Amino acid sequence: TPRLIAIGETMMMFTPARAESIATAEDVRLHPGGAESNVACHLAQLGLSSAWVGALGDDVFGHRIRRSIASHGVDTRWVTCDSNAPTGVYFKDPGNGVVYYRSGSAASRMSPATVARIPLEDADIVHLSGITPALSASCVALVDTVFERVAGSNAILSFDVNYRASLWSEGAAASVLLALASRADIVFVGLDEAHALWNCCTANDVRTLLPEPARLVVKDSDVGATDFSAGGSVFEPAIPTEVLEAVGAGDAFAAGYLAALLRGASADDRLRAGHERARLVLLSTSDFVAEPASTSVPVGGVARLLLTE
Ligand code: KDG
Repeated sequence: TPRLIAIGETMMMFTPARAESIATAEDVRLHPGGAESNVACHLAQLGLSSAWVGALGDDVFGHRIRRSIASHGVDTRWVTCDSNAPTGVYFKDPGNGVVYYRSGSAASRMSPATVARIPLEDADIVHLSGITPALSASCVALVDTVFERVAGSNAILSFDVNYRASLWSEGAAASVLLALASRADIVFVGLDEAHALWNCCTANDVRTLLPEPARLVVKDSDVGATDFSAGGSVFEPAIPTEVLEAVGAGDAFAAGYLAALLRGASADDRLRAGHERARLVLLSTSDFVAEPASTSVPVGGVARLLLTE
């Protein structure tokens, strides 16, 4: 069983190659776009085994996403291929946010059956986000099942609040996300989200509201992040970065943190690993980082030289 299993929707993401609006960009790239599969891809790149569980349409985007995620070394054996619904699509519009075409997607039809044959209990970490319960009633049931199964096991349930304003209102999301966060073992939340949802103004306010998770990580964008655990709290400042495009940085942070946790790192090292991973994504318009050149890539000597420079 992979050490981390991440569950959630991945869409085909169209993003301008440079930080310019999709309204005028001519050079547009396609990448998998999904908070949870991003975490799985980062984990694999950081040398830890991971699987991504989701549902894709039996279409060109679904096939492309699966191939691309697998090429990062992520286990995709449990991905559902649904021939009755399409893969969701979304566009990044740097400076203006995102545009989704995802209602009725294959992933919105996920349900408890999606994980019925997956040994979630045998993973070290099962990672979910607050995007999934916003997708459909069957996805709410899926999330509930995963929480229940993991609670009865030795696996750690990691939950990134990931409030998405274009999917549901603050009023609808606030109580659902708070209830899920209090059932998790590790919660990642941005202070901006905690403010919008629960009116928290400081990291300590979030801890007061969420005394339950054994570990809570509150991220205050470019200021830094605070780790609350049984041993108290630790703050680690963010790494100053020229931000090109921020979507996906939260996933990278969570992955860096979780990878460090799996390696037994201390709170300040876990936070530093999160910031370092996030920084790489802040420098890119994709949700991911460029793969380092690999000697197994079949390119000629000159090309390899260019790739490794
Ligand atoms: O965290 C980045 C993701 O939010 C994005 O790439 C797509 O999963 C996504 C979503 O639903 O917003």
